[in-house]
Amino acid sequence: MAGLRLPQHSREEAEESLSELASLAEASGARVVARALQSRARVDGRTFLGGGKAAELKEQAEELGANLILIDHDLSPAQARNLEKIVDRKILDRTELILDIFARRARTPQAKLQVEVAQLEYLLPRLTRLWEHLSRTGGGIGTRGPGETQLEVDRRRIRDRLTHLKDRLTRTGKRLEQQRGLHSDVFRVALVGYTNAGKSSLMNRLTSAEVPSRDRLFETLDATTRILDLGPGFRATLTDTVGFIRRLPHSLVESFRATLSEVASADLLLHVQDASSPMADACEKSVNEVLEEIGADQIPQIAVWNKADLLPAEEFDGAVRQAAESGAVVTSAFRGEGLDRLRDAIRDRLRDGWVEGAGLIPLSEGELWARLRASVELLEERPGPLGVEVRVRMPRAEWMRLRARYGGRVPSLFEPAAGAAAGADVGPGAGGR
Ligand SMILES: Nc1nc2c(ncn2[C@@H]2O[C@H](COP(=O)(O)OP(=O)(O)O)[C@@H](O)[C@H]2O)c(=O)[nH]1
Ligand SMILES: [Mg+2]
Repeated sequence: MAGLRLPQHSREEAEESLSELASLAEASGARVVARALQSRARVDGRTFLGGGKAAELKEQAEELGANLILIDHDLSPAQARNLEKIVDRKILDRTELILDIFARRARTPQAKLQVEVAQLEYLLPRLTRLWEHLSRTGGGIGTRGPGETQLEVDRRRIRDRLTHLKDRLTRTGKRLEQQRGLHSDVFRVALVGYTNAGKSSLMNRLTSAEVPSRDRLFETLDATTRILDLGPGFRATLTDTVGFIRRLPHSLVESFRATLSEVASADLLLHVQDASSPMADACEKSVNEVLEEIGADQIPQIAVWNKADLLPAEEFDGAVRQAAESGAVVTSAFRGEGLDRLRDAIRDRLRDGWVEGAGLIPLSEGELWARLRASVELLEERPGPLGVEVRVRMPRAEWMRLRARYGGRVPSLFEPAAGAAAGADVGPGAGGR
């Protein structure tokens, strides 16, 4: 496999990208026998890497018995063809490799649909250029060779199929949106992060989900949503979905919009990072770039430093200290550590914008009691002869709903702090943290 380093990229960046390409290659079942990084002032228009480098690659491939060359960039169809001719081996560019892995991993109809759209989108413009290239070498100027006709047929077929598939994707997207609308007062938390950081493992630890988790890139391509149990009063769901990677192909981001909208519409993101990875910082940056691309960069995040069990003992304390300073949470999904801290951190965020109220609930208000037990956080309960003195905390929307229904019968609970009885030291305005 080979990468190209342009002056604007540091050697480190280029090397990290190549390492990532190596894990991608392994994920699709290839064994990497050699890697090369070529520095150039600019891309070679004809062969991308430059003719000399290409000839070198051919020699090396012959020596090592390599039958596939991976290029850590996206090639134009002409570049791919020219390179293929020189090295006399199959060439795959970065996007083709990633699409290949996605296609292998897709299990559900939704994931398969999204991958197919991405593949066709990538193929369509390449098909055009490929055929143009053929007809240029084949017929003379102005001749309308058989290739051209075939090209038009192929293009039309692909376009028709794309239209049909995209239509289905749009419908799925709308359905998902409607479902979310029905549960709009539920606080939605989504796991995001680099592929293989441990998102699905955390999902399974935090909810009753059984999302497949393996040490493989892009094991998860679908979105799974489960109730996140944070205790009474907290209505939250947790969503696990596809992981990100550096330079995630645009066609994939586009076609995975329905799945990724689960992220884009979340109230809070748990940004899971592999704390043991030397590439953690670069990964974090790539994830934030994809979040920006899908319009999710303004959503509040909690950084989760996972795989803490893999940290050398002498680094562990430092990491925990650093995490505490930056508001991150250190976890090990493997050992089940840090999950309580993570739940606490989520509860803290959920309470932002919550309101507090206090008052006497008469014993006769059975229905209100049931509502309070189910949908608000009960901070204090003091039974007395006339009823129960409570102090509660809840989302503003829930407070409004309760007030509309019970405000007339239990006014004290919904009075603002200033006008409240001596015991009620906090009112709706003073809620949250
Ligand atoms: N040692 C260790 N391995 C973990 C931890 N969390 C996840 N893994 C492993 O990392 C691999 C990827 O995990 P997965 O949850 O599928 O990652 P995802 O791609 O982010 O969903 C699996 O082999 C997990 O068993 C952890 O805290 N410690
Ligand atoms: Mg996963």
